[in-house]
Amino acid sequence: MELQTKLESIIPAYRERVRILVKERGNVKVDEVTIAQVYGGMRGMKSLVTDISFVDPDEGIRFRGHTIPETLAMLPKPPNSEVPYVGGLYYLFLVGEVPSENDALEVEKEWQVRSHIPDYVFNVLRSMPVGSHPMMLFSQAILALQHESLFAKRYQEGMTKDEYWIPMLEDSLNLTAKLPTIAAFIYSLKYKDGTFKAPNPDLDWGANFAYMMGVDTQEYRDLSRLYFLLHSDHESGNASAHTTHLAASTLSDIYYAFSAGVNSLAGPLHGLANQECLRWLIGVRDSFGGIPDREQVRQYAWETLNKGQVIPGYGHAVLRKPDPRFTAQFEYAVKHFPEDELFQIARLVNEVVPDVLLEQGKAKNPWPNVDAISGTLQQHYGVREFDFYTVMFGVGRALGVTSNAVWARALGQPLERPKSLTTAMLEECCK
Ligand code: CMX
Repeated sequence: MELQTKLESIIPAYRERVRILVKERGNVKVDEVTIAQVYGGMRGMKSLVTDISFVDPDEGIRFRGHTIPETLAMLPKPPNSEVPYVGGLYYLFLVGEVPSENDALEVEKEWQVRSHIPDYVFNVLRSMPVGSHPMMLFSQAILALQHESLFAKRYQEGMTKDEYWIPMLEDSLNLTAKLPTIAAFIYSLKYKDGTFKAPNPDLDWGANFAYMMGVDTQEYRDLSRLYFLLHSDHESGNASAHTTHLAASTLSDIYYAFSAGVNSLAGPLHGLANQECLRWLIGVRDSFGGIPDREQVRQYAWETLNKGQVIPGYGHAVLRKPDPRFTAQFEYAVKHFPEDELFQIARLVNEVVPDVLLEQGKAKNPWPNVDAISGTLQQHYGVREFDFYTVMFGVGRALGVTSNAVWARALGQPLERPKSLTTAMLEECCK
């Protein structure tokens, strides 16, 4: 596999770089930790490392040093498409170099040959109670696939630590190859006739999702690629990435680890905000019988806050400006369907809600995040079942967390185990 050969040529020098850093500069202080941080969800505490992406509070995410607009412009694109191959992004994440078209197609090919899903996975999903949340089904399917883990098998057989990353790469490619099909099957099982549609070997990973969802237009293929690219990675401290990393740090395989990460993504303060957001926008529309005026949006936003609820899609633990992932999706909607009713409401909400949050004075960041608009785009193309949206977030998020898991194994990152204190000990620190 060319991807493996490429990584084999990079990893030794990287290991040496980290070894020297830790050995010779291991005592250098990176940060200081305050009581507010210890009690405050570890916000801003610098205690993780990844070279795959970095979130600047004012600028947003950079993938391997490239902003979202740069990434979208520089990665190779399928013919007649305005959005790149997702395989190119995976190459960028894993290798750290901008891929050629061949590099991107190499990853797409790997995904295609690994996309087969064993029947037992579908049977597990079929046996779940009607009414199960799609995120539970998604997590179940990933966990069921653990049976296929090469890492777990080779670990039992006895491999050296230096080799860990190789079956981790195999498992990561095998898992990511299957996720669009699993997601589309869950959609069919939950909301359509429950039939399984196999991926089309002539289509790339992102376009195949559109095909299997039964929304096979050029625009929805592009939107699917865009959605997965934008949701792929957001450095390592976000809950889904961190959960995946923590679980994998015990040397559990990527199926166990990513299933755990998906369970974190299923919370309303994280990935589930995308379904909550569309629900909220529909609430605005239904309350006012269509597109409201600014004052009505303001009033609706205040009602939400006064009930002690958050306004989904706004605020962020790290960002302090509008999320460039929001902007990329917003621009897609402006280009393709500016007249869509819910998009017009989302646009109005984006003009009104930041001021409301500023007026309330609690949220440190009043601006829209990635979830504020993603559902609006999906519903335009007919994917209206909003409790499915977080599954799509999960398909995208797998790209970042599996790439990180491969590198964590390559660099021999250890079991994660921070230290806890008691409240009395913290009080003692203040004396
Ligand atoms: N609406 C209302 N209140 C909000 C708010 C929002 N959108 N965003 C933050 N606040 C409130 C917080 O609830 C908190 O209130 P309390 O002091 O009463 O607990 C206060 O403002 C300070 O919070 P913060 O430091 O600005 O934000 P956090 O880092 O604690 O939380 C986040 C970040 C994203 C959970 C929060 O902004 C939020 O709940 N937003 C709405 C849900 C959402 O969109 N989540 C998706 C984020 C992106 C993702 O991970 O997918």
